[in-house]
Amino acid sequence: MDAPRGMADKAMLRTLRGDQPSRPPIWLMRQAGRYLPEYRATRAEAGSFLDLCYNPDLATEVTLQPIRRFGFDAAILFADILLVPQALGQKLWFVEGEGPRLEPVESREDLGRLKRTEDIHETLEPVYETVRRLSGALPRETTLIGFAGAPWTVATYMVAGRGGLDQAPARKWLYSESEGFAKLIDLLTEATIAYLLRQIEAGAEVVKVFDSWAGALAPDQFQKYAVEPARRITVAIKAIHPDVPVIGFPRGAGAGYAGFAKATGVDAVALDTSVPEEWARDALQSDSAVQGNLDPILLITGGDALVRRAERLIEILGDGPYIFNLGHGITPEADPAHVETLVRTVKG
Ligand code: 1CP
Repeated sequence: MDAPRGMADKAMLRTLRGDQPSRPPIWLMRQAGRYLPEYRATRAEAGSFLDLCYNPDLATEVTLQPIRRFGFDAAILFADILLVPQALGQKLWFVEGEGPRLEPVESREDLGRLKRTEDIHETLEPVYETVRRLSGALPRETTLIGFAGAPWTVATYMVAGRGGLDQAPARKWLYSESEGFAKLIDLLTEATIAYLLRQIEAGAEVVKVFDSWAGALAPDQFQKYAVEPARRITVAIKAIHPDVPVIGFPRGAGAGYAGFAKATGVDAVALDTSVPEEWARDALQSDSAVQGNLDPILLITGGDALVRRAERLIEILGDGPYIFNLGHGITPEADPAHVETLVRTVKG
């Protein structure tokens, strides 16, 4: 089979297809963000975070900033997981210094007021335009990652109307009226598939599904609301684009990481900070590539501890398919000089 154009030069794609480049590819979750002065400048120019997400010029610019500065092996589309509920008609706004707010969706009646999957693209068209521009603007060795939130994680925000510590509002709904809640998950699964397919058509080479709150689900609920939607999304994407790798991130899944790649068909699992690297090597790496899982706090503190931890991860995971990354998103307090040190360590 012929390799798709450019693939041979892309360490990230090669790793996701089971090949092994001479060193692990590296990119970082939330690599475009407030720890970079150039991001803060572009965001100020945009006016607000949402204006930045829907402005293809500026969203392209902030996606490229960390690539220019650090030479990461992958760029991730600049957008947010909450654009999908907004495209479904839910009111969304960001409170400065606090985070997202949405008008809560709490009942089947509220669900009835949302738009249909085929209507989301009107709102999301500027995001697809950003992907098209990135596809033409990235260095040839850099892989373009598209993404969406997983249905469960997006639902936790839709139901609570904000971020939270325990995702209790969504968990209450799933126990008290599971049929209604399952309808919300179904709708989000369909919308996520449609959204990711459009990103791929616009030029995304890999897609990642962020289930940041998977760890809040009890085991039976994890199967139903994290594993099953991830499987449906992966199957639907591969039915049309069999060569596009999918990365799953069931953050906090604990024992649920075992068998996740097999059950869902994802090509890689992103590990949160708590997953032991020896266990990941022995229990996960024969099923799929793994990505992760440096503690993002080390990019605030730096020093020997950062370099030693990065070397340890490469030593244990680097003999199998491995993508270097953090265990969760980079923080606004991260020091760009420490990111520079990390990239040098991984590439060296
Ligand atoms: O003030 C700012 O500039 C906004 C901060 C910010 C940024 C930079 C938000 C608000 N979203 C983003 C971009 C973003 N979000 C990206 C693309 C950029 C990149 O990775 O370089 C991605 C992939 C996301 C994904 C995202 N958004 C997740 C999943 C990943 C994760 O970190 O767990 C989640 C949970 C969100 C919701 C969200 N958006 C923004 C915030 C502050 C939050 C978390 C809110 C909360 O739970 O309290």
